[in-house]
Amino acid sequence: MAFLQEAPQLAHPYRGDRLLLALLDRVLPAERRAALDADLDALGDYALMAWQRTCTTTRRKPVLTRWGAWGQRVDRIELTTAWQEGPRLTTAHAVLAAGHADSEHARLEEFARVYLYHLASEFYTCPLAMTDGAATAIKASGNRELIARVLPHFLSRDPATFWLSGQWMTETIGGSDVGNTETIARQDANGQWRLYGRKWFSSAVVGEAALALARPEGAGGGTGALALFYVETMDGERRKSELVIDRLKDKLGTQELPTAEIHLDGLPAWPLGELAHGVRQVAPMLNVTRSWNAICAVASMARAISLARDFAARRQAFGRPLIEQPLHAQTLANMQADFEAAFALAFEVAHLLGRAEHGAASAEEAAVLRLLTPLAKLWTGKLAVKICSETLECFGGAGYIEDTGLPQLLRDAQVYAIWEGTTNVLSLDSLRALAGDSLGALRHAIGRWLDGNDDMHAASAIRQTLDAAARWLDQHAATRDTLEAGARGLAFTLAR
Ligand code: MFK
Ligand code: FAD
Repeated sequence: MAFLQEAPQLAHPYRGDRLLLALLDRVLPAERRAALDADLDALGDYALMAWQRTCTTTRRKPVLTRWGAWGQRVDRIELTTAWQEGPRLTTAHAVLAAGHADSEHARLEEFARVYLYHLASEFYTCPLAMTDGAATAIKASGNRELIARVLPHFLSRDPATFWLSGQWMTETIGGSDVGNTETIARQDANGQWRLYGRKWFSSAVVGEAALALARPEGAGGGTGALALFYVETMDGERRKSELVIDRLKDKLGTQELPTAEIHLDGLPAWPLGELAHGVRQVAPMLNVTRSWNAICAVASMARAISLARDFAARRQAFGRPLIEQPLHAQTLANMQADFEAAFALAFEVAHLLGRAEHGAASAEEAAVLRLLTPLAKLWTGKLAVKICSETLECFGGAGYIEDTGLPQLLRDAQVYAIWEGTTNVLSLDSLRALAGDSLGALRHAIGRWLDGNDDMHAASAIRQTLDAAARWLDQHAATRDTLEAGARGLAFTLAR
């Protein structure tokens, strides 16, 4: 019988994750820490089961049926198994509700759940992130009627009452430059607003609600004239006829996620607040979904490295296990170092977000959060692709073969850098943050951390880098094109 290679085994995603355990032990008060175990154990168990399922069943994509047998429009979408399990599982373990609990630790406790669940969810985390973001933006709007109507659904712990929300921003004319939005909001004679237009990417098309950018009829051009609307998509069991699903996108990755092109043909809508400055109003949502993106990117890295490390102990080459080959061990160590840094950055954002939302953050911490959010998103998005790509190579040819479950890691990772603001757009957003005193706040925060650090050489190098960044910003403050051309380099330097 010819040689048979043992398959890689996944360690328990929670109990086997030294970094997550250490972070939670360090940051959370003992009672909260102990209370978290049951949910995290269960989500870790689910993730382990889902990985085994991935390796033993053929992957499926959602299927859109547009027309019924008798010619009626149905726009029905059949979802994959993980998606069908999503509402029950996530409400049972309070994934979203945890993030809105009354504690400065709420976000950390939520994102620990997200980190464990993400890979198993088949990107059900995408609409969860948007629902979380919508809840946050609606809270920030102060619109009491909407808060009372929607939050009990978005944050429900009961699958029967749980609603998902979409985020309808991107149009054919632009996804980064949403100031070009063509969707029009028109008011009926009876005062009801209705949306007319086309949204080019809608990833929660099966959701019950969405936040949508639209231009009130007669308002001027540009970003400032856009308004932010809340919409509901269902009429009882049926999708509203004013929402038409044109098709599902055929995508490189995230294939279980039903991302649709849609038309709005008079869909009833309610403004969150004033009928202008919609991007300003949606910004709390963007910052939350970008934080999710960073955590999910880190989760992809964790999965990839965990498999690569396990395999290195099982695979022999040139007379010893790969893990004993110095160069392979060094390759894995470099991946691990990058991952640990990304993990620290993403979870620092989660920690600060929770503190800021509960009035526990100083002004300095709030400024640091504003800067670290785009930095964490853009840095982890790129790094996830690099680490997943390196992981495939760690498996040699097997890493390129579909039914190992490995190629999907790389295909899926590519999305982190594109949606929710591309790397360049987020680099420019970090300039927006730096226009305030974010860099000063970051220097203070890091300075305090470096004061307690024994590695004088590293501390001095970091201080010099921050000083150089501040000098560069000062020098080019008046030359916008130079600032923008250098924004990605600066963002990468600061993130690193
Ligand atoms: C599984 C992982 C979970 C992730 C799920 C993801 C699901 C995927 C769903 C999507 O991809 S949804 C679509 C996401 N689209 C984007 O993220 C849009 C990307 N483009 C940008 O972010 C642009 O920078 C932006 C549209 C905001 C720029 O537009 P403009 O026309 O240059 O806006 P401007 O005038 O600079 O900003 C308008 C206001 O918003 C300003 O405030 P004021 O009105 O008070 O002056 C800005 O300060 C404010 N603003 C912009 N970005 C902000 C922000 N405020 C706080 N935080 C931010 N990030
Ligand atoms: P463009 O904006 O045309 O960007 C093209 C390139 O130009 C990018 O490299 C970008 O970095 C660069 N660029 C643009 N402006 C600048 C600048 N000023 N300086 C330097 N470089 C610049 N959107 C939604 O609204 N809702 C969803 O649910 C949703 N789901 C998605 C799901 C998937 C799987 C994907 C892939 C996308 C989804 N999107 C969604 C859309 C996504 O947010 C956009 O694709 C993204 O914001 C980029 O917009 P765009 O595609 O129009 O590219």
